Amino acid sequence: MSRRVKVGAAQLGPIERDEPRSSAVARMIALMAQAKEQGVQLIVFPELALTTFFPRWYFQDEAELDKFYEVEMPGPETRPLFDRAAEWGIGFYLGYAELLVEHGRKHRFNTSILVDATGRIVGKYRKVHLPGHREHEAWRPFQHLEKRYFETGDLGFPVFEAFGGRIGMCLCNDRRWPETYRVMGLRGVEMILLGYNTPVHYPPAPEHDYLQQFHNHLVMQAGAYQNGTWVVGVAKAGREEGCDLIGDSCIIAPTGEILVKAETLGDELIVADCDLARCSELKENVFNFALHREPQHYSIITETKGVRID
Ligand code: ING
Repeated sequence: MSRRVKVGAAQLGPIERDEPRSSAVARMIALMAQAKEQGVQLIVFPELALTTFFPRWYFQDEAELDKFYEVEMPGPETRPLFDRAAEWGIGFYLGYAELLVEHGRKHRFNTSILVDATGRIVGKYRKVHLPGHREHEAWRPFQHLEKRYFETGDLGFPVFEAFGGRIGMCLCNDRRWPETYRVMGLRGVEMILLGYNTPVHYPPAPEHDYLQQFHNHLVMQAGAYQNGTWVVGVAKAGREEGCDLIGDSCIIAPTGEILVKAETLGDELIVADCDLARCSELKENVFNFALHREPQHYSIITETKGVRID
Protein backbone atom coordinates (compact mmCIF):
# COMPACT_ATOMS: atom_id res chain seq x y z
CA MET A 1 0.00 0.00 0.00
CA SER A 2 1.72 3.21 -1.10
CA ARG A 3 2.59 6.03 1.30
CA ARG A 4 3.32 8.97 -0.96
CA VAL A 5 4.96 12.25 0.10
CA LYS A 6 5.48 14.96 -2.47
CA VAL A 7 8.91 16.38 -1.71
CA GLY A 8 10.60 19.55 -2.94
CA ALA A 9 14.36 20.12 -2.86
CA ALA A 10 14.84 23.90 -2.70
CA GLN A 11 18.37 24.65 -3.81
CA LEU A 12 19.67 28.12 -3.04
CA GLY A 13 22.20 30.07 -5.05
CA PRO A 14 24.87 32.13 -3.30
CA ILE A 15 24.07 34.13 -0.16
CA GLU A 16 26.43 37.08 0.12
CA ARG A 17 28.13 37.94 3.39
CA ASP A 18 26.07 41.11 3.94
CA GLU A 19 22.79 39.66 2.67
CA PRO A 20 20.23 40.04 5.47
CA ARG A 21 18.35 36.95 6.74
CA SER A 22 15.15 38.60 5.51
CA SER A 23 16.48 38.29 1.96
CA ALA A 24 17.37 34.60 2.32
CA VAL A 25 13.98 33.96 3.94
CA ALA A 26 12.20 35.78 1.09
CA ARG A 27 14.05 33.62 -1.44
CA MET A 28 13.02 30.47 0.47
CA ILE A 29 9.39 31.64 0.66
CA ALA A 30 9.43 32.21 -3.11
CA LEU A 31 10.56 28.60 -3.61
CA MET A 32 7.93 27.47 -1.09
CA ALA A 33 5.26 29.29 -3.13
CA GLN A 34 6.36 27.35 -6.24
CA ALA A 35 6.24 24.18 -4.12
CA LYS A 36 2.70 24.98 -3.01
CA GLU A 37 1.62 25.30 -6.64
CA GLN A 38 2.93 21.78 -7.24
CA GLY A 39 1.28 20.23 -4.19
CA VAL A 40 4.55 19.71 -2.32
CA GLN A 41 4.08 18.55 1.30
CA LEU A 42 7.70 18.74 2.50
CA ILE A 43 10.36 21.16 1.26
CA VAL A 44 14.07 20.81 2.02
CA PHE A 45 16.43 23.80 2.25
CA PRO A 46 20.27 23.71 2.36
CA GLU A 47 22.74 23.62 5.24
CA LEU A 48 23.33 27.07 6.85
CA ALA A 49 20.53 28.40 4.64
CA LEU A 50 20.14 31.78 6.37
CA THR A 51 23.61 33.19 5.80
CA THR A 52 26.69 32.89 3.67
CA PHE A 53 28.96 29.92 4.46
CA PHE A 54 30.93 31.88 7.08
CA PRO A 55 33.37 29.07 8.08
CA ARG A 56 35.34 30.10 4.97
CA TRP A 57 36.73 33.01 7.00
CA TYR A 58 38.77 33.31 10.22
CA PHE A 59 37.07 35.68 12.70
CA GLN A 60 39.18 37.26 15.47
CA ASP A 61 36.17 39.11 16.85
CA GLU A 62 33.64 36.80 18.55
CA ALA A 63 30.90 39.43 18.18
CA GLU A 64 31.46 39.34 14.42
CA LEU A 65 31.23 35.55 14.42
CA ASP A 66 28.10 35.52 16.58
CA LYS A 67 26.22 37.51 13.93
CA PHE A 68 25.94 34.37 11.78
CA TYR A 69 24.16 32.31 14.45
CA GLU A 70 20.49 32.06 15.48
CA VAL A 71 19.80 32.45 19.19
CA GLU A 72 16.14 31.54 18.80
CA MET A 73 14.24 29.44 16.26
CA PRO A 74 11.99 30.74 14.99
CA GLY A 75 13.21 34.27 15.62
CA PRO A 76 11.80 37.51 14.26
CA GLU A 77 13.55 37.09 10.89
CA THR A 78 12.68 33.39 10.44
CA ARG A 79 9.10 33.61 11.77
CA PRO A 80 7.75 34.53 8.27
CA LEU A 81 9.04 31.20 6.94
CA PHE A 82 7.22 29.29 9.69
CA ASP A 83 4.04 31.33 9.23
CA ARG A 84 3.92 30.79 5.47
CA ALA A 85 4.64 27.09 5.87
CA ALA A 86 1.78 26.71 8.35
CA GLU A 87 -0.54 28.82 6.18
CA TRP A 88 0.22 26.64 3.16
CA GLY A 89 0.39 23.36 5.10
CA ILE A 90 3.95 22.58 3.98
CA GLY A 91 6.56 21.06 6.30
CA PHE A 92 10.24 21.89 5.90
CA TYR A 93 13.88 21.05 6.76
CA LEU A 94 16.07 24.06 7.51
CA GLY A 95 19.80 24.20 8.16
CA TYR A 96 21.19 27.01 10.33
CA ALA A 97 23.93 27.93 12.80
CA GLU A 98 22.63 27.46 16.37
CA LEU A 99 23.98 29.45 19.34
CA LEU A 100 22.77 28.66 22.83
CA VAL A 101 23.95 29.54 26.34
CA GLU A 102 23.77 26.79 28.94
CA HIS A 103 25.02 27.23 32.53
CA GLY A 104 26.64 30.47 31.42
CA ARG A 105 28.57 28.80 28.57
CA LYS A 106 28.08 29.38 24.86
CA HIS A 107 27.48 26.35 22.64
CA ARG A 108 27.57 26.49 18.86
CA PHE A 109 26.17 23.81 16.54
CA ASN A 110 25.64 23.34 12.81
CA THR A 111 21.98 22.42 13.12
CA SER A 112 18.93 21.35 11.13
CA ILE A 113 15.30 21.17 12.14
CA LEU A 114 12.29 19.30 10.82
CA VAL A 115 9.09 21.37 10.91
CA ASP A 116 5.67 19.76 10.30
CA ALA A 117 2.80 21.12 8.19
CA THR A 118 1.45 23.08 11.17
CA GLY A 119 4.75 24.96 11.66
CA ARG A 120 5.76 22.97 14.75
CA ILE A 121 9.41 21.84 15.17
CA VAL A 122 9.17 18.03 15.40
CA GLY A 123 12.86 17.16 15.08
CA LYS A 124 16.33 18.58 15.55
CA TYR A 125 19.77 17.39 14.46
CA ARG A 126 23.26 18.74 15.17
CA LYS A 127 26.05 17.99 12.71
CA VAL A 128 28.31 15.17 13.93
CA HIS A 129 31.02 15.03 11.24
CA LEU A 130 32.69 18.45 11.20
CA PRO A 131 35.17 18.75 8.31
CA GLY A 132 38.03 21.21 7.95
CA HIS A 133 40.29 22.52 10.69
CA ARG A 134 40.39 24.50 13.95
CA GLU A 135 43.21 27.07 13.49
CA HIS A 136 43.82 29.56 10.70
CA GLU A 137 45.78 27.92 7.89
CA ALA A 138 47.32 30.63 5.73
CA TRP A 139 48.19 28.25 2.89
CA ARG A 140 44.52 27.77 2.02
CA PRO A 141 42.83 30.04 -0.56
CA PHE A 142 39.86 29.98 1.82
CA GLN A 143 39.42 28.54 5.30
CA HIS A 144 37.08 25.74 6.35
CA LEU A 145 36.77 26.34 10.10
CA GLU A 146 33.80 24.16 11.05
CA LYS A 147 35.91 22.44 13.75
CA ARG A 148 36.48 25.89 15.24
CA TYR A 149 32.99 27.34 14.91
CA PHE A 150 30.88 24.31 15.89
CA GLU A 151 30.84 21.61 18.55
CA THR A 152 30.32 18.00 17.54
CA GLY A 153 26.60 17.30 17.49
CA ASP A 154 25.26 15.85 20.77
CA LEU A 155 21.92 14.46 19.54
CA GLY A 156 23.17 11.41 17.62
CA PHE A 157 21.26 10.50 14.44
CA PRO A 158 17.60 10.46 15.48
CA VAL A 159 14.72 9.34 13.24
CA PHE A 160 11.32 11.01 13.60
CA GLU A 161 7.79 9.80 12.85
CA ALA A 162 6.46 12.47 10.48
CA PHE A 163 4.86 12.89 7.04
CA GLY A 164 3.52 9.33 7.29
CA GLY A 165 6.94 7.73 7.67
CA ARG A 166 10.29 7.66 9.43
CA ILE A 167 12.31 10.78 8.59
CA GLY A 168 15.97 11.37 9.41
CA MET A 169 18.33 14.29 8.92
CA CYS A 170 22.02 14.94 8.51
CA LEU A 171 24.26 17.76 7.23
CA CYS A 172 26.80 18.03 4.45
CA ASN A 173 29.97 16.15 5.46
CA ASP A 174 27.81 13.62 7.37
CA ARG A 175 26.67 12.33 3.95
CA ARG A 176 30.21 11.07 3.19
CA TRP A 177 30.26 8.70 6.15
CA PRO A 178 28.45 5.32 5.83
CA GLU A 179 27.89 5.29 9.60
CA THR A 180 25.49 8.22 9.21
CA TYR A 181 23.12 6.26 6.98
CA ARG A 182 23.49 2.90 8.75
CA VAL A 183 22.66 4.27 12.23
CA MET A 184 19.46 5.76 10.81
CA GLY A 185 18.94 2.64 8.68
CA LEU A 186 18.99 0.55 11.85
CA ARG A 187 16.30 2.90 13.19
CA GLY A 188 14.14 2.17 10.18
CA VAL A 189 14.64 5.47 8.36
CA GLU A 190 12.66 5.83 5.12
CA MET A 191 13.78 9.30 4.02
CA ILE A 192 16.96 11.20 4.92
CA LEU A 193 16.97 14.98 4.40
CA LEU A 194 20.29 16.78 4.11
CA GLY A 195 21.64 20.16 3.02
CA TYR A 196 25.19 20.90 1.92
CA ASN A 197 27.68 23.68 1.10
CA THR A 198 30.43 21.97 -0.90
CA PRO A 199 33.25 23.94 -2.53
CA VAL A 200 34.49 22.67 -5.89
CA HIS A 201 38.05 23.25 -4.70
CA TYR A 202 39.28 21.00 -1.88
CA PRO A 203 42.64 22.50 -0.87
CA PRO A 204 44.15 19.37 0.78
CA ALA A 205 43.62 17.35 -2.42
CA PRO A 206 43.10 19.65 -5.44
CA GLU A 207 43.58 16.67 -7.74
CA HIS A 208 40.10 15.63 -6.61
CA ASP A 209 38.39 18.91 -7.51
CA TYR A 210 37.05 17.46 -10.76
CA LEU A 211 35.48 14.61 -8.76
CA GLN A 212 33.41 16.74 -6.34
CA GLN A 213 30.13 16.29 -8.21
CA PHE A 214 30.77 12.56 -8.71
CA HIS A 215 31.59 12.06 -5.00
CA ASN A 216 28.53 14.08 -3.98
CA HIS A 217 26.11 11.75 -5.76
CA LEU A 218 28.21 8.59 -5.12
CA VAL A 219 27.87 8.82 -1.34
CA MET A 220 24.18 9.75 -1.30
CA GLN A 221 23.22 7.09 -3.84
CA ALA A 222 25.19 4.46 -1.91
CA GLY A 223 23.65 5.54 1.40
CA ALA A 224 20.16 5.39 -0.08
CA TYR A 225 20.61 1.95 -1.66
CA GLN A 226 22.51 0.28 1.22
CA ASN A 227 19.81 1.30 3.70
CA GLY A 228 16.72 1.22 1.51
CA THR A 229 15.92 4.87 2.13
CA TRP A 230 15.04 7.95 0.11
CA VAL A 231 17.72 10.66 0.24
CA VAL A 232 17.07 14.33 -0.51
CA GLY A 233 20.29 16.32 -0.95
CA VAL A 234 20.03 20.12 -1.27
CA ALA A 235 22.87 22.49 -2.15
CA LYS A 236 23.70 26.04 -1.40
CA ALA A 237 25.26 26.48 -4.85
CA GLY A 238 27.13 28.84 -7.12
CA ARG A 239 29.92 31.37 -6.67
CA GLU A 240 29.45 32.60 -3.08
CA GLU A 241 31.90 35.30 -1.96
CA GLY A 242 34.37 34.15 -4.60
CA CYS A 243 34.10 30.46 -3.67
CA ASP A 244 32.52 28.08 -6.20
CA LEU A 245 30.04 25.70 -4.55
CA ILE A 246 28.65 22.63 -6.35
CA GLY A 247 24.93 22.34 -7.05
CA ASP A 248 23.49 19.01 -8.21
CA SER A 249 20.72 18.96 -5.61
CA CYS A 250 18.77 15.76 -6.09
CA ILE A 251 16.10 13.37 -4.88
CA ILE A 252 17.29 9.76 -4.73
CA ALA A 253 15.05 6.68 -4.51
CA PRO A 254 15.76 3.74 -2.15
CA THR A 255 17.13 1.89 -5.20
CA GLY A 256 19.89 4.51 -5.43
CA GLU A 257 18.43 6.02 -8.62
CA ILE A 258 18.50 9.81 -8.95
CA LEU A 259 14.87 10.67 -9.84
CA VAL A 260 15.40 14.41 -10.32
CA LYS A 261 18.41 16.73 -10.24
CA ALA A 262 18.88 20.49 -10.21
CA GLU A 263 20.14 21.95 -13.50
CA THR A 264 21.33 25.37 -12.36
CA LEU A 265 23.57 26.87 -9.69
CA GLY A 266 20.86 29.22 -8.44
CA ASP A 267 17.59 29.16 -6.54
CA GLU A 268 15.82 26.15 -8.01
CA LEU A 269 13.01 23.86 -6.90
CA ILE A 270 12.97 20.23 -7.97
CA VAL A 271 10.07 17.96 -7.03
CA ALA A 272 9.40 14.23 -6.80
CA ASP A 273 6.45 12.17 -5.59
CA CYS A 274 8.15 9.76 -3.17
CA ASP A 275 6.43 6.52 -2.15
CA LEU A 276 7.90 5.62 1.25
CA ALA A 277 6.52 2.10 0.84
CA ARG A 278 9.17 1.53 -1.87
CA CYS A 279 11.78 1.28 0.90
CA SER A 280 10.54 -2.27 1.57
CA GLU A 281 11.81 -3.36 -1.87
CA LEU A 282 15.28 -3.12 -0.31
CA LYS A 283 14.59 -3.44 3.44
CA GLU A 284 12.73 -6.73 3.02
CA ASN A 285 15.13 -8.24 0.53
CA VAL A 286 18.76 -7.51 -0.26
CA PHE A 287 19.13 -5.25 2.85
CA ASN A 288 16.95 -7.17 5.24
CA PHE A 289 19.22 -6.29 8.19
CA ALA A 290 17.71 -8.82 10.65
CA LEU A 291 18.25 -11.64 8.16
CA HIS A 292 21.62 -10.78 6.62
CA ARG A 293 23.72 -8.60 8.96
CA GLU A 294 26.41 -10.23 11.14
CA PRO A 295 27.20 -7.63 13.83
CA GLN A 296 29.41 -10.05 15.75
CA HIS A 297 32.01 -9.26 13.08
CA TYR A 298 31.56 -5.46 13.07
CA SER A 299 32.62 -4.46 16.62
CA ILE A 300 35.78 -2.62 15.50
CA ILE A 301 33.51 0.00 13.94
CA THR A 302 32.60 1.43 17.36
CA GLU A 303 35.70 0.33 19.33
CA THR A 304 38.19 2.64 17.60
CA LYS A 305 38.21 6.18 16.09
CA GLY A 306 41.16 5.70 13.75
CA VAL A 307 42.75 2.71 12.04
CA ARG A 308 43.86 0.01 14.51
CA ILE A 309 46.38 -2.58 13.33
CA ASP A 310 45.58 -5.55 15.53
N1 ING B 1 31.40 20.88 3.22
C1 ING B 1 32.15 19.92 2.51
C2 ING B 1 31.47 18.57 2.38
O1 ING B 1 31.70 17.62 3.08
C3 ING B 1 34.28 18.90 2.04
C4 ING B 1 33.55 19.80 3.01
C5 ING B 1 34.32 19.21 0.68
C6 ING B 1 34.87 17.74 2.49
C7 ING B 1 34.97 18.36 -0.22
C8 ING B 1 35.53 16.88 1.61
C9 ING B 1 35.60 17.20 0.25
O2 ING B 1 30.72 18.49 1.42
C10 ING B 1 30.78 20.80 4.42
N2 ING B 1 30.14 21.91 4.83
O3 ING B 1 30.81 19.78 5.12
